[in-house]
Amino acid sequence: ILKTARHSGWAALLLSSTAFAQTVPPLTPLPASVKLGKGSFTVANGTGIAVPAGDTAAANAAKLLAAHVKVERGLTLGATGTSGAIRFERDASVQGAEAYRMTVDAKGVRIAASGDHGLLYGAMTLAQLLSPDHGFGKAVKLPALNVEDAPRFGWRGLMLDVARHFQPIEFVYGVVDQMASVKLNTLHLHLTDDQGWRFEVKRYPKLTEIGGWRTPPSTGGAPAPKVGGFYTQEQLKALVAYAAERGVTIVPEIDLPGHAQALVAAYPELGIFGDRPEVSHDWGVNPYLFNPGPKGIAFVRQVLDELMAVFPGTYIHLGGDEAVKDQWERSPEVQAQMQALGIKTENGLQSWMIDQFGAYLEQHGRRLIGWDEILEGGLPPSASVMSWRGEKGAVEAANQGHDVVLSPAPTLYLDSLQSDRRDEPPGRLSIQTLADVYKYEPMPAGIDAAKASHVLGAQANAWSEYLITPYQVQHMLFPRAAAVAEITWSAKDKRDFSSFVTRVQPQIARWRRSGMEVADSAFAVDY
Ligand code: TNX
Repeated sequence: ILKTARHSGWAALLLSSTAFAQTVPPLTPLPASVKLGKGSFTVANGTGIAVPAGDTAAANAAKLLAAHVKVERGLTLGATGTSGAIRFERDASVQGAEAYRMTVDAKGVRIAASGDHGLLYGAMTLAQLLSPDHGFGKAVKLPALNVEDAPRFGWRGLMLDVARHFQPIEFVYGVVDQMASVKLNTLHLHLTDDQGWRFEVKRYPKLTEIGGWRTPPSTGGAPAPKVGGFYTQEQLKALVAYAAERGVTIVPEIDLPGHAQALVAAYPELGIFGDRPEVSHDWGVNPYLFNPGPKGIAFVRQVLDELMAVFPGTYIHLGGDEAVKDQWERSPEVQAQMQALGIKTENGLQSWMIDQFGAYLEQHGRRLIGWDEILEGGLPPSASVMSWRGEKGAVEAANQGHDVVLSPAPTLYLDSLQSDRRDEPPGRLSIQTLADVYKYEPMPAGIDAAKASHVLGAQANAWSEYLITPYQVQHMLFPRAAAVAEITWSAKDKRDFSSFVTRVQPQIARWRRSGMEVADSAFAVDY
């Protein structure tokens, strides 16, 4: 059925038919409550926006509304001032930092919130209503309605792996824009891996000079040119500020002690045995580990100092995944360190290391999050857990009183294909359809009711071994990112996949107009 589902002129449908009660406006994520009223209001070129005097967050929400509507609908809204038919208001009775109320009646549109992000999300809801997939450049007749809305979870995320295949910073800006448009608020950047180190560290320039570049296998004749790149701190600070205006917090990841080959290539003295590998040019689990001796601990603290100065968000991700401990087992130096610390297993040493950094981050008012392997040597009190090997790690950690984020493979792994179509761009062979992502429930069974608040939310991860170009990453992200948004924002008992599809399809045109590639193939599956 969904192959043919098409949404044409939802506003006309709402205004003219008797199907009012059944027809939900094409909003995704689905708001907590949408009630239709009587009458309508037409938004046209020149419709003005009013914000409270001196309210910079409201002015920002107004600016973003106008920007989205311009690009995605072709309408130029009027100036922002103290009067206008679209009004942003502060209202303390709308409770919750991200909550908002939007009312459309014959006089205009009112967006009310107590928090800055509530105003922003009201603006994004209105932008979606104003960008149906027909009539570009034309006025939009909005039916009278009342929307009351607030999110279910506080961590609504995507992860971009810019380590395996580096992406230009402009690409990340575009992702932030469209994350905000579906109320996703956390962008996790996987900044380091065996194949590349992407974060400029002023104290350790070789991390990017050497670690930021790799030589692909030669195809014969001359060696292939190096590929890679990195972000300067200045670029990242600008990105962080841009994302903050859009309610998006960036969580940077430095992956340790495994997935550290680019680091060891740049500074062999921070590895084991002084090995000097190349920056890796193939995928999988590599043997080169970071050395957690005193030099290494001091090094990471200095990297964290620079990282914290660029990324002001609470969470810093320190990896911890897939560190096969062979090098630690064979290193007399590491074994001596373990003995001196009274630590019996290599996993125990990893936990000790994580705790060193977790405590350091805590001293600076931050929190450490790591992949679920960090549970294996005993979870340090300072750590939160991102569960990728299913949900087991999340259940265990939450029940121990730690905060957790769900990003289980393969369901929330967006490097998986989304259909079996032959023209699907490359990815991992597993198929995770739009429906698979949508049907994922972020609150795992097995978490004690009293610990449920430790589930911060969920995120989907776009690992990029097979995603080379921005086009390919975007194709994997959209429309599945909208499903991630809905499972983390909307109430569980309101979720309905076929309703979601009718609401998400009208978004495709506006995403495309904003320059975002979207996978049509997501809709070419028989659900
Ligand atoms: C496992 S998920 C990894 C990544 C890979 C991913 C997909 C995780 C924490 N580690 O290094 O990119 O599988 O192949």
